[in-house]
Amino acid sequence: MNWLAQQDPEVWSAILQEAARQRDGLELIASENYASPAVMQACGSLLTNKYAEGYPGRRYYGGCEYVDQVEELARQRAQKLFGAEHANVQPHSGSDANLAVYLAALEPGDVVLALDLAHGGHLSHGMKLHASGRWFRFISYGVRPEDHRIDFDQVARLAREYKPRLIVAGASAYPREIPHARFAEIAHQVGAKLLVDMAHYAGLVAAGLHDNPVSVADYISSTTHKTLRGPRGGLILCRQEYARLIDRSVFPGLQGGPLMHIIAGKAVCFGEALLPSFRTYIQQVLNNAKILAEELLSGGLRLVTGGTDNHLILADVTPLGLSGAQAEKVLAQCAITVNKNMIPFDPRKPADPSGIRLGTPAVTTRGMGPEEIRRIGRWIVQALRSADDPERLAHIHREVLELCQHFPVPVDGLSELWAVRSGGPSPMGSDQQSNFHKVSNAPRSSSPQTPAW
Ligand code: DSN
Repeated sequence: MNWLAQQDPEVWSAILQEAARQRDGLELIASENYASPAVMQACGSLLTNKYAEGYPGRRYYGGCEYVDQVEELARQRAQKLFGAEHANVQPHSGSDANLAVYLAALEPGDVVLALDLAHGGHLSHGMKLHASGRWFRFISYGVRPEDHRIDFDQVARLAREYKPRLIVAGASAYPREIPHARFAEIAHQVGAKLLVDMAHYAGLVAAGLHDNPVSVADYISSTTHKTLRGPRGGLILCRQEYARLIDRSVFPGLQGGPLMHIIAGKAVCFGEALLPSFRTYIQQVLNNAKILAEELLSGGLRLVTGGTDNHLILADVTPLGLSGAQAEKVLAQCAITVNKNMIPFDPRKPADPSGIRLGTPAVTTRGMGPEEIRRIGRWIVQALRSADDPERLAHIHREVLELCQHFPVPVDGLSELWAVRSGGPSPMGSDQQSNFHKVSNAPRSSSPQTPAW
């Protein structure tokens, strides 16, 4: 029974159109992914009905015995996944997770060192309109002009000069592995605490394919919906000594009732990331990003740092005579979704910068591998070189659509119903399911708590 379609056709119609967009286009936004059907089912569950302010075993409401089980599963799985002593799974977002750490570690007006937004940092790392930038004194470090790698000499110099109480490592648009120990060493020298915001690369850390900050960071924040491939939400990890402080900062410091349906989705996501197949998936994300980088380079784009060793690429499109905003629009005409992005030392403005950011997590979840990624890379270059040629763009669009038909997206129950009704191929039909499982077919974990996909 499709209650939503019957009761609210307007909302249903928008969801249908979004389902088609997700199915019929190439999602290359580096921070997006496709959550599994099990994650979506948990998030769409009746747990949305429950108030559970507090923490498992210490709630302000009755009837929490089952949501306690859910949150405990999420906490324990997160701790196991990252080797952390304590996990708080309640932050509604990555930005809220960062604010909770600031609330725990800082007093208003304290000095914090973080990566410049224009060099790949994040809004919640002190952007002047964000609460972080209004309540604390953020000083920005950047990347080196010559190779666009983090300028650790500058980090150390600014740390000595400003004596920050907190140093933030982590980025939203940095295509290289972040050496956490170097940050920890500098923080240690000046008596600062270290927050690692691993929102973008948490999945790589979970898979053991990126340096794990747990042993050197005081606090770690993350989202759960990017490379981790879970529901939209936040996460904080810390040592036991900070557990009480962090928990109190999240609730009641910043939030009220936790979103128990989303926490259930996080538990499922962590369970999936504990499976051996998740490592296979992340390895393929990294391989695909390298291949895409090669194609873009050989097509004449300039890449920030010259390439990538994580899931994302930052490309300067101006050598092809376009701005980042123009490139985003041209690619959208071919159903290839990217976002315009500042590049370090960008001479252009944030609203129309020189670059675009691309990532491979979502297309890899669909099962796309080297052959498809090479084709995608070539289409991107062809499209950007044919910005004024609508026929050429329409031709690339048709090729994109044809490719997408062979690589189904994981869907929720409602979209699946729609796909069947529309006469199109069922997203979870047998042949497509085998495509989807190309990246998920490693031996399953023996843990009875982990889902199968
Ligand atoms: N908005 C996210 C991104 O796209 O990187 C960061 O939170």
